[in-house]
Amino acid sequence: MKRLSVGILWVPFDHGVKLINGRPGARFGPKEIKKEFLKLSNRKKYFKKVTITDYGFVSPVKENVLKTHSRVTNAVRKILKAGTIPVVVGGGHDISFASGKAMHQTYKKIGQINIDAHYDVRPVVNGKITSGTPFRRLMESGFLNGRNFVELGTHAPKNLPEHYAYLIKKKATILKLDWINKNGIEKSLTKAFSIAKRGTKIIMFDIDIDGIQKRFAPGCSAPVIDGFTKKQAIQAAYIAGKNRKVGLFNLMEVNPLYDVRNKTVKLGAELIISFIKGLNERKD
Ligand SMILES: [Mn+2]
Repeated sequence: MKRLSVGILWVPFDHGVKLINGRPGARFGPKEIKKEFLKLSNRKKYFKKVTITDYGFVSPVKENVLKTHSRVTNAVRKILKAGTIPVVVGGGHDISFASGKAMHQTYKKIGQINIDAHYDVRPVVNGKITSGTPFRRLMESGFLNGRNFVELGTHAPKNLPEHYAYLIKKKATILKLDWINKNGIEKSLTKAFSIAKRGTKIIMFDIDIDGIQKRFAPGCSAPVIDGFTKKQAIQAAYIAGKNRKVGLFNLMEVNPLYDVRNKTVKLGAELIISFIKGLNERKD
């Protein structure tokens, strides 16, 4: 039995959310999710094949996105070098640029799947690296080829037509929420993986908690009514864990300040557990 190892990295940083005028507070996500995760990780039966290492908290550089990101990139690169699969817990979604950079530096060609209400391909304006920019930055830096980028469940009314056009120009794939609901999670992810893995070595899997319906995930920076159900999100994390090509999981935007009875925080922890459960069932 081949053992797999997971390394959890907590990134308590939400300055990118402030810069986009979102609701700050995701910096408290890591600490709260960790508490719930520790309770749930007693479910040892999921983890027979998986070793979990806690890589601790990245200490952010105050109000400095670039410097904080570079700390995250270095930390993620170290985890990858150890042959370990990072689970990166934010924080604002801008952090996915930092982990994506480490993935590119380590594996060169990467694929990306993102569950999100938003496209997150906003341009950097006046040097402001906001939580709405990570995937555009990854593509513009040459770290991610749009042909291997799949957006899942995007639907927010605030998504701008020019960002849709940008994704199309980059040959990215957008599987909208309606399509996913019609086809189911399993089929949607199979399609997403077939696109993300084409010609790449490894896939980065993201869940922005705002991609999940507000009634299940009220604690986030930019809430949207519709989205994945809790069950769909848990299933998606499990399928991602099970897929041999997935080499990193970013869990972003959980904001405890707006949570209701801690349910978003608990869901965040549950998503990490589901991913690990999937890993545990990976075929060698
Ligand atoms: Mn996002």
